[in-house]
Amino acid sequence: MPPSGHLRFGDQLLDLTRPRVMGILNVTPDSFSDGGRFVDREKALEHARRMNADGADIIDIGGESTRPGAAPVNVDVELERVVPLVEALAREGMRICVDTAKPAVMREALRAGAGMINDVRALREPDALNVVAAGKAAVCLMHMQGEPRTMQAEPHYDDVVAEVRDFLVERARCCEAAGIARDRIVIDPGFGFGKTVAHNLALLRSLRIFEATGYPVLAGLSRKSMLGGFAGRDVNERAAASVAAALAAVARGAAIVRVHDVRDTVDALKVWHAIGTE
Ligand code: 7PJ
Repeated sequence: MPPSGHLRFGDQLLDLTRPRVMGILNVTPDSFSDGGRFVDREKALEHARRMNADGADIIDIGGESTRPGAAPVNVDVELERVVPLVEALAREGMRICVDTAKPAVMREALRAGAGMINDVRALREPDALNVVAAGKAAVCLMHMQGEPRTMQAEPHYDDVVAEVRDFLVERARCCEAAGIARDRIVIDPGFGFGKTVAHNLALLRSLRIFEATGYPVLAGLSRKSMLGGFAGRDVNERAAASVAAALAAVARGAAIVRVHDVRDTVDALKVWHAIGTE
């Protein structure tokens, strides 16, 4: 079944007949480690406005690091980091997504104006499904093998593409059974989440198989360690590598790319669009 061509994002319809860019706004202490809370918040707002001006279609706000080895964050800390930003940025007219696995954070984020929830646990926490089903927001269901603290230790699959796809389709069906309309659901193979470089490459090369499920596909490859390995670059020097990866994902049917380097990605997609596909 082909994707429906749009995503229901709160009360809006987001046209997905052209690829969309989701800009990453991390509000974890390791990304904004200097200064007090107010300074952090102002910096985060500025960064979001910059990405919006650069052409981001969605701003993805995350208050809990899910990087390999990261420790979990207390719910009150996450709420305090995320909710005021959602409120402020939604009021400014940006489309806001919140990257969280916690139902309490989802609930408050939706109340504050978020139009999408991005969950690396694919709504598997108790009550997460109900919280999203009760609202109108879109949801991104991501695949992860294991837990962030240990997931890169020994990832194993017999058939990574089939297993990840089957997991995502099963989660999407659960969402639909709970009352989340099909056109509110996005799937994501979860590059780097319990995956070796070989697994990531197999998933990227087979992205069309995910597109063929009928759910729009989101790809998050930006600045990830695999790209650092290929390009021989530290994490803050991976913009070009990330743009190449984003284009490779779009060429294989990704509807949304989740990126740090919004301006470069948007430029690359404009060129891509101008050239056209056969
Ligand atoms: C992803 C994410 C991803 C989705 C992170 C990082 C690690 N959410 N959150 N997909 N990655 N949906 O950005 O390097 O790939 S956090």
